Amino acid sequence: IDTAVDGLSKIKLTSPTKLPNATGFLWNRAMVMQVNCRGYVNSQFMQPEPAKYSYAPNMEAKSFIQPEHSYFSHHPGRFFYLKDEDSGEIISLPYEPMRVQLDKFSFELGNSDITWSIEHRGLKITIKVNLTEDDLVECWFFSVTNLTDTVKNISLYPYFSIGYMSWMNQSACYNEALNAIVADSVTPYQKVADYFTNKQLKDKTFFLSDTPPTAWHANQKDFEGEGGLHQPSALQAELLENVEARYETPVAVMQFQQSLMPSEQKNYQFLFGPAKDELEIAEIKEKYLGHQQRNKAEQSYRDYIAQGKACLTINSGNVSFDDFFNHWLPRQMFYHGDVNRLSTDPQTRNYIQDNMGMAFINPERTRQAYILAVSQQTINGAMPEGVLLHAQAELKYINQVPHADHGVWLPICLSVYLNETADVSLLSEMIAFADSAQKQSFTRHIELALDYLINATDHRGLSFIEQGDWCDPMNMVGYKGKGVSTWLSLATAYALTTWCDIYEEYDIGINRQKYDEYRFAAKAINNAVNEYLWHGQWFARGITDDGRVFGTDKESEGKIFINPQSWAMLSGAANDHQKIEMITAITKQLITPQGVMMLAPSYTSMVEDIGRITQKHPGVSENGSVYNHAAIFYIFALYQAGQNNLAFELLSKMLPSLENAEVTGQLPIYVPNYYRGAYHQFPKKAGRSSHLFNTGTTSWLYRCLVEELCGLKGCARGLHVAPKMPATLPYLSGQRLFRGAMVNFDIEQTSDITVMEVLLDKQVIAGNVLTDLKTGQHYQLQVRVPMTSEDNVK
Ligand code: CEZ
Repeated sequence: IDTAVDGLSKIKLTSPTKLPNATGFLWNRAMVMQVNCRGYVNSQFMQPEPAKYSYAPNMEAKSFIQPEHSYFSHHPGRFFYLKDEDSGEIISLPYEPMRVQLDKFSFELGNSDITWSIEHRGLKITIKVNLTEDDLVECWFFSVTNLTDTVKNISLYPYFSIGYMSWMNQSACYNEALNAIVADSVTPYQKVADYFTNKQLKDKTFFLSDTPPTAWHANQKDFEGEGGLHQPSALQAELLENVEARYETPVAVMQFQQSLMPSEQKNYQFLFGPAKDELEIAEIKEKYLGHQQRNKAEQSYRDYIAQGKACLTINSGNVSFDDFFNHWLPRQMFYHGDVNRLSTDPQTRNYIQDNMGMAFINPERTRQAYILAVSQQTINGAMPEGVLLHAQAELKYINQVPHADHGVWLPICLSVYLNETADVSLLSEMIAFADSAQKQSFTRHIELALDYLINATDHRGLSFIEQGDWCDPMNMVGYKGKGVSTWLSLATAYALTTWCDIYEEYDIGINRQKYDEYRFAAKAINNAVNEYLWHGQWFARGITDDGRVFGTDKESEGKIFINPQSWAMLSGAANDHQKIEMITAITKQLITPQGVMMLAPSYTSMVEDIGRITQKHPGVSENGSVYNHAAIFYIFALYQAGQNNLAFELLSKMLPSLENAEVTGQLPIYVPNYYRGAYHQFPKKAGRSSHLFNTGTTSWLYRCLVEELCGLKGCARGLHVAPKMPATLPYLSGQRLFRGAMVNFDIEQTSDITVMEVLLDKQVIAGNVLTDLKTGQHYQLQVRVPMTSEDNVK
């Protein structure tokens, strides 16, 4: 970690082979690119549905970004072949496809750019990419410096994959007026109606250069020839042969012959992206090509990413811990909140939780998102599968499968918005429904969602699961209409309780009858779960359509699931004795060096009354990985149960770091959606990162940091102070931005007190709520807390 640059941290990887799958990612509201240290790139843009402009060499099925994405030699990438014209040596940068060992290599992940710094045989090379604030273009900068005292003659050949665009029509050629290689295609279709929709599509890919090339090549197969990408035949000749692609796979290659005097530096700028027509390409060229344009674009993209600054900075004394929480986690949380994982129909649960994180960055956006979500609720109270973000968006893929949990998230996540803002006016906003113009208050919308959940229960009072709950692929427990979910029952109880707590905390005109009804319903659910689903030491996961209780010690696989245990702690279903039993069982069966597994043992074959989850590879995703979203629920629950040591231990395990990079295979710039589990079944692969930066974990992880570890949580009266320090962390300081006030805090554990002491600007505070904080003011907060004992389980 290098913190020297602009006070912002950079993560550097100094070998292309040590973590070959390491990546960084850049995004804006219209596109995202995941950049691998060896030069491979996954990218997509929105038009408005996700689309490609740099494809694999085969027809790609459209799907979400896959976990543990595999790279192969023809995988799309942005490479630079470099020929030493004097010696004839050819290398490729940053590393692929030739894989020549370089004298110096460094892959550097910054906040708003990704850079490689390379040295080889007397040449110093910098390659840098950034995006723009809202255009569809990758901005590349390439600079080469002659470090020797003799003249060097080189040829530089940027090689940008365009790939297999279409079986109907694809071609590519150099366009002199634009000084670009432009590839053209027709998105394949068969229905006449699609012709008219597809007319709007950006079916071209351009590669623009600021320098006129000596020669060019646009035909992938011909460029590669018999030499293959490792030794492309086209590079043997002195000059590329200006070859176009005519119904052949396009590629963008340009050759720049250049001689470099001693110490001379030469810079190149390249722009790469999708476009509808030449006019659009010309506009992009005008806007971004040139020194000044580049600086302006870099600055505005930096400003865009900087909008992701969140409400807390900490100093724990552990550099990587602090760097992750101060910098990378807010960045990832902002990505989720601002662009909704670049989906036009985010799953409702994802949308609501991702926007919970936005409450720590820009609560106004959370407010708008929550209003939009309830405006798509039907008047019977059901929340939609996904939230449609624009008029043409449709519910697709997983959103066509009925999941039963969408109503629980809003009451649960709303509390963070209220804690941050105390904006109770949201609750009286009048909002219509998807199927009715009748307007009801936000409060009423939530009550309708809760009533709907209460009614979607069986004769025992347990919640029907339909074809899934939080767990998407648990699709066959209840597809016949009878199966029930422990987790959803508990989540319903927790949603009811949270809503009642909000009623109590914020002065929103309590409807006493509803309040009593909800408290009663939550208790009834907790009782039912205890009656039917407590099995020995922990709660089972559910009851199938045919009445089989699963997730118990009776089975050989899928004996124990984490979610029911965590949520039983949250909902109040578990008493103190049960909590200890559960924590003991979890510690024995689910804990790994990377955190807590979602279930164990992982399923090794299909279980037809559970579903698709059992078909996933053991230890992968929901089938018993350390699925961080589920792990953070457990950590959050442990904090509620006062298990500060264990919560912190697991929270620390979840964080990617340079120390665990050799196990996880990723750099510490995002929390992945999972680390491989099946720790006892496949120990060799356990701990590997999914390399997937889309995850519901971010907002909960940040919530745990702010509200639990630092214990600086908003409430109706002000800022509630109740740090939950582990024994291993004696001291923590930082800055908390709260409702416009800046609170500089110091938290210290000390053995000479038994009751917490709170001082604000050196004045002793009675109680632990800071009530009169004023917007724009700075405060000094000193908190002394009694030492946390070292026992994990009390
Ligand atoms: O997606 C997530 C969902 O986006 O899986 C979570 C769920 O709560 C999130 O809403 C747990 O199931 O379809 C599947 O099998 C996969 O489970 C994906 O949907 C999954 C992947 O992690 C994608 O990021």
